Amino acid sequence: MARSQSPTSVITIERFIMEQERLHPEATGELSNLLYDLCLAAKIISRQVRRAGLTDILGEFGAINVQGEVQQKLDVFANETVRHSVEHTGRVCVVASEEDEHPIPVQVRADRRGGKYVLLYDPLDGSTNIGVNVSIGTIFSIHRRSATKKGPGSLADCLQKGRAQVAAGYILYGSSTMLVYTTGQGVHGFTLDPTIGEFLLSHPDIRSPDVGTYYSVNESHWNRWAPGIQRVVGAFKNGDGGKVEAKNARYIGSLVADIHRNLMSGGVFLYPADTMSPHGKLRLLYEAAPLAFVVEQAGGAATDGKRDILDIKPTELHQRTPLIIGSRRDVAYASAVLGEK
Ligand code: AHM
Ligand code: MG
Repeated sequence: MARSQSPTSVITIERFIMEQERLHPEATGELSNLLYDLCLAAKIISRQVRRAGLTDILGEFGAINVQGEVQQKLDVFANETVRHSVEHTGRVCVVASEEDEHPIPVQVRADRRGGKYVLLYDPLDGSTNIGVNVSIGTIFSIHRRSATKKGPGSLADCLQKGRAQVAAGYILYGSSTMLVYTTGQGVHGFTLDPTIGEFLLSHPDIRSPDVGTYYSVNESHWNRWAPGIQRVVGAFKNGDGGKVEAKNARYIGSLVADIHRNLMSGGVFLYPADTMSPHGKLRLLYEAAPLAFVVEQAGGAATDGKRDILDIKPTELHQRTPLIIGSRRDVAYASAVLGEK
């Protein structure tokens, strides 16, 4: 729930991150600074998203706007904004994005070792929703470099299990802009106050209800699903004896928004494999794994139907995975049904 507090005793995200860092005397501050870098990117993207409708009025993307600036598609803009916010800082050794085919190693000066961290991100997920003014989001995942020791990082540094993440989160450009993140010590949500340009702590220690109110899935794919998934979704819709109560349906088709609603209100989101997408649609490294880390830290769970999402060892940067994520008991129910012979 949103905290009610004196308007003069606000907690900015900078203060919160600093206080969390003090709990770790060994911390060098680099991760905190990387999180601040992402906050800045979030504010810049949020500003641009908020003007999306106006941008359409003022000119097509790719055209010159009234300020004489070349306008970019928002997903390209978001991709570059995140990369530019981190690549000069010496904190990351490689960045990888849904928008780029290959990871981008961060070049370092000869007298420096190169950054400690790896950043994977989806700059603007659900971007097909921009044109109809529906919520969209940015998702990020941070690992320590592991395969290389110094210099620019590599693809191998990116291919780590979700369990190895040191931080993950998302920015939701919804009715308000929110940043929700975890460093493995709970999940905390901050709302951007646009009048002062600060993310303020609004949702400390978010806990996901054990049983969800909602199920969220693109049910138009029903005929393409395996019988096991049909049974699971059928149970979420109609109930299954004493095992699952019937739920209400909510599906925005914008992953961050669907996950955020379910995290706050309790629910289970499914994007299963189907005959047209045999490995599912969503990407493991910068969609499923960071959201799984957040949801698990809030008391929920995430599976591909057989394995915990956080235990999957990736073999490719843009690897896809089926995803069932949300309230702990609902995900456990799905895993039990899908695990039955
Ligand atoms: P994108 O990464 O190309 O934006 O696609 C991901 C989006 C998610 O936000 C959403 O959960 C899903 O695709 C919706 O897919 P569908 O339209 O098949 O239901
Ligand atoms: Mg995406």
